[in-house]
Amino acid sequence: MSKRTKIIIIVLGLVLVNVIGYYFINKHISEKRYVRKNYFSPEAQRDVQALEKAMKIMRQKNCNDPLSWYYQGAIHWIPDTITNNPLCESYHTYLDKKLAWDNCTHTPSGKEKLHFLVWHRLYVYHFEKIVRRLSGHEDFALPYWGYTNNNPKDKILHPKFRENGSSLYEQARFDSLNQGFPISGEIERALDLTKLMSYTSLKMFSDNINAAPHGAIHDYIGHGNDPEGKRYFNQITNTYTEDGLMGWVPTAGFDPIFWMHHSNIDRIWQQWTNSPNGVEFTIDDLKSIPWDYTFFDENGNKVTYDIEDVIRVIYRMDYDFDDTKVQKGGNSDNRLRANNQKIVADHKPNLLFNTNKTTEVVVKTPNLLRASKSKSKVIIKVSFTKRPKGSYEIYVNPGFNETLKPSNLSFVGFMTFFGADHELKGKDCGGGCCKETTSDGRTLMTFEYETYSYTDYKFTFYKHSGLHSGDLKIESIQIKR
Ligand SMILES: [Cu+2]
Repeated sequence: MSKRTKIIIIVLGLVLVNVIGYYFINKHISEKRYVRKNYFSPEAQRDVQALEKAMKIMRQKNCNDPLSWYYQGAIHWIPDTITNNPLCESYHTYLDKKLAWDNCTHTPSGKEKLHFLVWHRLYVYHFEKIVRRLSGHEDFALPYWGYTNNNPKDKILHPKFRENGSSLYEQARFDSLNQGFPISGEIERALDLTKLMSYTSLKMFSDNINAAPHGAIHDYIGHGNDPEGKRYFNQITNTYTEDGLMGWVPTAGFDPIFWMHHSNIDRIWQQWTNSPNGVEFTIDDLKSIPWDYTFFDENGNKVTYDIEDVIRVIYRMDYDFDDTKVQKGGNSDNRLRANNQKIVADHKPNLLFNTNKTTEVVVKTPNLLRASKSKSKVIIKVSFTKRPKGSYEIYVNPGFNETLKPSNLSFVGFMTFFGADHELKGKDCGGGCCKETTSDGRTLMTFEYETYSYTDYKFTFYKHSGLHSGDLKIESIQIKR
């Protein structure tokens, strides 16, 4: 083959790839732009009504129908066994799973966590299209619950979600929210985005938004972080459980508030992407862990994305938020710097959290490394036999008499446990989703943070509400710098 022929073939190949990509985007992402609004704004009320109408229709559909409330909720996750399932006759154990079920990205091993933001963006987007079709509201866009806004009114559950008889109502939620009281107590600390927005690495941002506000809000709606909480009748498990639907991964997708919550998480992610610190996902990031992206369009047809498709669409969605444009960010990640870090301390305190409000651990670097403004990576492994509840805050070297607050420079990050008791049955562990355990069989969970660099690192763990649940233990703290 001549050189010229080769070049022609390569050029034609490139053109073809682009045409296919363009076709894919236009087939699945429309030209029209929609606006996702704060669910309390006057303009959003028509969307809330449309959502209520569509959800009513979806709840009446059989669970075999991909457009049903049940099917859509189960795409996130479904309990492994449900005896005498009153809501879905064809589902009893995980062997009965239907196409695309059990696919969210929350497991303790955490490998697939990298897909958390992207998978949920596409999941919520397909749900939005279904609601648009079923409600007949052509301009429908999914509202968001702006609980992270600095406005007390935004901390309240929208009345349509509290109205018994509304298709958006769910009784298995923290009572005070369903009674119209705002999100309150120490949980408000987990809504502070100062540290989150300061991250300049995608993995750090993704892992940390997953812990808070994402996980913290799931837990709060689910059970109010109350370790000795009441038991709820859980209509999905058909039993009484300690968690409301939102507090447990296999039932979270069935509470209609899930969608408003994830619309807000999607908005915060986009705000970070648009900020000077924001970094875009690359195809290499997403390809490093294989993940299945299968959803359904508004006609009930299966839509499958490979990683190339995913990268093509995630910053070219057909919606914006009322205060945030959905678009590509400008930055590429400074990966080299992060990869150059070396382990400078690997401490194994083997320490059980006690009942005090704070627990302290000192980690010393062996060679008396100097303190500096450069960043250290902190990798904390904890273990437990029963999933702990509530949120923990972690600080490094807070000043004497410093009042601990997540906006302080000593603040390292949040630790929450939504999704910590998960493993995906019947799937290959190579793709993540397996439970990592200690040699004595305790579930192991890994958290990663960034902090300034010191000679010695005195860690303070601060527990919201002060009440510990479960038997949480710090297995190890590793410092890289
Ligand atoms: Cu979630």
